[in-house]
Amino acid sequence: MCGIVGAISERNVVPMLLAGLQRLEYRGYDSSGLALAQRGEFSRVRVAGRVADLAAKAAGQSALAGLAHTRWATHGAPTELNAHPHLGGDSVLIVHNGIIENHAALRTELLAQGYQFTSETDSEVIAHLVHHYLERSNDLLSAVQATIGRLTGAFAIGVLSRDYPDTIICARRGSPLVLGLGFGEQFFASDIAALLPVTQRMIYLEEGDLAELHRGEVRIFNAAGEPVTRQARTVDVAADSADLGHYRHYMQKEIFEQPVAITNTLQRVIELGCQPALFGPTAEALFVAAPAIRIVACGSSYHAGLVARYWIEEWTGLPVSVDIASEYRYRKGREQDGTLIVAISQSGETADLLAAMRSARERGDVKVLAICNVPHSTLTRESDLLFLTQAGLEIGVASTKAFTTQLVALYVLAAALASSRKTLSAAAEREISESLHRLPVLVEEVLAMDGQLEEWAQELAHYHNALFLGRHTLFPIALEGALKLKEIAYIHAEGYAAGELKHGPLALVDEDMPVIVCAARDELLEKLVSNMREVEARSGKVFLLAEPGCESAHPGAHRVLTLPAASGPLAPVVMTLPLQMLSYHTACRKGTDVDKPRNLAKSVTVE
Ligand code: HGA
Repeated sequence: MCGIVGAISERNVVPMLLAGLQRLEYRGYDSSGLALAQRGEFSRVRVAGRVADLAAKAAGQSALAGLAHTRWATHGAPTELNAHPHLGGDSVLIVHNGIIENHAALRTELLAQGYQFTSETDSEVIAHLVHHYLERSNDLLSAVQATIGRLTGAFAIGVLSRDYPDTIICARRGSPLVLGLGFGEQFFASDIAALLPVTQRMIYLEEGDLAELHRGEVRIFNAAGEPVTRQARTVDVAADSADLGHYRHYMQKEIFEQPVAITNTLQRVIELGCQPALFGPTAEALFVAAPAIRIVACGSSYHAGLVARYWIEEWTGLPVSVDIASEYRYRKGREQDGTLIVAISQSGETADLLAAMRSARERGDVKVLAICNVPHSTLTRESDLLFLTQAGLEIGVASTKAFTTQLVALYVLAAALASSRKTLSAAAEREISESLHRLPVLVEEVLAMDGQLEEWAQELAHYHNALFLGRHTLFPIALEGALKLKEIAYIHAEGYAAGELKHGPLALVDEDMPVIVCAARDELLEKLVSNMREVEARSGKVFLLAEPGCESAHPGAHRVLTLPAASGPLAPVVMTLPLQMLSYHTACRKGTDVDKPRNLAKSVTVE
């Protein structure tokens, strides 16, 4: 999703702003822009295109303070006129992430005052409002405070004024912002990745915070306008972890990083076993008391939640419901006190997920357990219990290592719940814990099958539709496989519980319908075999991904890939890999923009 970078320094900030935007490019965007101020000069540069185009257009420019923006359009087409920064009156430039929900009423009000609008965006009202209040107060800080008091919706903003060249202001409500502290220079951005080349000293702004940046200092005010101190942290992330190395795409690199990502995620689990303490000091008591589990998530994280339902129900007997965050947040209904809300998000900044978590807290005396890949993100700061996955920076828009490490975290959660509630025998607990030790090796072995999946992809790339089938924990993996193919290869795909086939989708099956089937060696195998026969009887082509021991499933399958080993309850983690590789190679074959699929963004910080 779109990104913001701001800088004020005694040196030229243009190269830093452009480098910062480049590091945010992975999030997906459609246009970009710069606001620049230097000794009375005040300008903006915008393009309906990439950061490289912006850099070319800004060549030779220099500034001691500036704002930079990549836009992922929500209101108005991705044109140069709609690109940020937006101009307020003749002296204010702003950049905005998020959505201003009352923009229409504000626009009417500002038009009546004589302001002229040059874009279709919701964001432009912010620029004119700041200008309007500045005319009255002659104080940039209070003008921005008055402006944000008028806004409803979600925002992270940066503000620059021609008449205040020694100040930049940023503020957040509902969208993330982080300050970067330097010596004689200060920065802010929507994501730490943008600031890592210039500083590792960061302050994560809290909900409703506003910060005034001067070269020598930053001042922070809370939502009530009171000056506050926020803790500065040194962020321990290597600035070069975004390097592609010898890989062709970030998605490919991230697929192959999964053994390491899983090993890192399991590090404390291997030391301690699947203990509740992994989730926080109060976890054990909360796990014992929980009457029910509600999982909320979006996209791939939602699929991880669907898998976890099987594990938690089976090992603990607790009732588990799994909700799409954007639906849950608008549903009515109460939560039973003590319910454990499991909120899953790679970035910890997903707008719908944060809203769902806050809504859950209003429905009952619930506790929130976050599963997240980004330390200090809004989700981690607002949760009661936390498990941080250690996937590392994920740049490809289509989630790969973040998804499999979420699955691992949820597996550990299910086992820790069972351990606290004493619902499994000691031997069963031990078996579940020990199965995790073999996981990185199993994953490594599946990665070695990349070449065979590349062959499958050559065939799959010719189709316009595909079905993915699975049962039990592999049903959500079928959903995830279909999502990957849609996202990056632009092939219409549907995931189904195999037993649902005859309730509708079988009508679509003919020789033009590839059906990718995920088969585990479990007690439902024979049922799945019958579903495959139903497909083959209608000339559908079965592409079978099978654990060894699923021999009865083979006859009639168009293509078969047997995985190196059966992985028991961890089958959903292992089965995800061939599906990722299949989508990846199909997308390469079709020549799509694998890492930045059209219309999509990485961290979805707008509703
Ligand atoms: N609503 C604004 C900003 C969009 C945004 O935050 N995208 O991620 C616009 O449409 O310009």
